[in-house]
Amino acid sequence: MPVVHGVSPSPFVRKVRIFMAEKGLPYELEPVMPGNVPEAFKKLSPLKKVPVYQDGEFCLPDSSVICAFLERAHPEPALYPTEARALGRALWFEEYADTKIVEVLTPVFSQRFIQRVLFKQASDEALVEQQMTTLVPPVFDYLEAEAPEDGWMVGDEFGIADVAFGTTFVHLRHGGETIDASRWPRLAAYAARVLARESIATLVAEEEAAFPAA
Ligand SMILES: N[C@@H](CCC(=O)N[C@@H](CS)C(=O)NCC(=O)O)C(=O)O
Repeated sequence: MPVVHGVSPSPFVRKVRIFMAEKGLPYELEPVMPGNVPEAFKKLSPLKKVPVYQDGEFCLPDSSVICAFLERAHPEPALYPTEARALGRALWFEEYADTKIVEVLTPVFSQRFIQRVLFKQASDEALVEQQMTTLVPPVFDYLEAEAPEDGWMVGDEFGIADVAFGTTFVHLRHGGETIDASRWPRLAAYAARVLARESIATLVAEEEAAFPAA
């Protein structure tokens, strides 16, 4: 059976897990904590990052690469649009989620989840407050303008953009924050729909059971 190396609180590991759940693909999760990876892991992941997908001798790092590979290897259900512009938008949203959203939310996640839940230490609330009032709002403003009134981010079907956004919404939730629906109503409603998706809700329940809030 294929193996996914990594731990789920990583947004990129969770992204691959959501994607595989949507496709109904079985795998084993091999826990590898990012940061201080074992020597042997460096052969699988030259950048020393999780996730890594392994199927026998075949190994692929990077969530975006893994998802694109899995789409080709297991086309049904399709999670990427086929029409060129829709595909372009979906790939852009995936990139934006992986880079900008993860970047602005990670300090919040690190303080509230890594510091407080995992290490049982006090979180730097001033840092969280600063992040949530300065760097996060412009990102939410952009997403509010792009979020669909109903349904999914690109086209009619749940897809890679929703997978990539979904894992960042869980990242925010682990950071103990929500999207203010009075300021960003479309985004808040979209995030709620995404978080209610079975593939995501199941992982959230698993993660919250494994790492109870402090
Ligand atoms: N672009 C990569 C990013 C992966 C990534 O940054 N993973 C983090 C964990 S969330 C990691 O392994 N960090 C360890 C390090 O940078 O040394 C992907 O999409 O998989």
